[in-house]
Amino acid sequence: MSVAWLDFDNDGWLDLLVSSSDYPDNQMLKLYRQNPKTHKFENVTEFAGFNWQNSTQLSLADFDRDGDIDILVGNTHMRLTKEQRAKIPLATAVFRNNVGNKNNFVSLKLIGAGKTGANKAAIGARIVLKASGHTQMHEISGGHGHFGHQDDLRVIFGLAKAQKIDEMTIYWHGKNNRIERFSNLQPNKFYKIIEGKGIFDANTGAAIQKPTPVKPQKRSNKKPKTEEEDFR
Ligand SMILES: [Ca+2]
Ligand SMILES: [Ca+2]
Repeated sequence: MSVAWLDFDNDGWLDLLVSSSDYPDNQMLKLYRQNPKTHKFENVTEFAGFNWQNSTQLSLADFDRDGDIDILVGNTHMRLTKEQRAKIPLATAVFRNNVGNKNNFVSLKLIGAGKTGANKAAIGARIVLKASGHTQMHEISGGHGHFGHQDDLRVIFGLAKAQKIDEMTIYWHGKNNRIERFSNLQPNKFYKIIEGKGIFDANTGAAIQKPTPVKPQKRSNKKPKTEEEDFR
């Protein structure tokens, strides 16, 4: 069984994808949308058009580079009888997202400084983003789960109808543990962020903004006062 958090509709709230392998109860790939008002999860599998049995080996990426997360999935025969295997051939599928890019987004590729900072792939870096009074966080991961779940290292944040990103802070993980902040960024862009150098348009290479270094705050055992403090 694998699960993945993704904001498939780019409304700024994470949704849940459940891939249930081939345990014997007709398991299907399922998608649950987080209601942005109640924060309850609603089964939207039928709406998403999933008809995928014995799913496993999830991987998330914006395969068609249109600003929303698409889903790569395989399936498994591990617990099936010979007759069942004949009915469900082994296969791989890509489900293209036709919903997410109706909302605003930002797509980010982080590059660490290497020897003088974070690793080049920026594994372990944490991004905290604020737009329209809503704070989101994403941590770049080098893979997890016993099926070797690895997503694209490029990160997409859904921004709903926000017209700008008020503030974005990168907590680089590595030598110096730099903290860098950017502000007033445009949505619906593909950005590249190079540690110590700044943020660039990933398509044209144009420099957008230099980073503002932020001093790390002393950690305490007190209960976090703000949403952002809670993410640190
Ligand atoms: Ca969502
Ligand atoms: Ca896409």
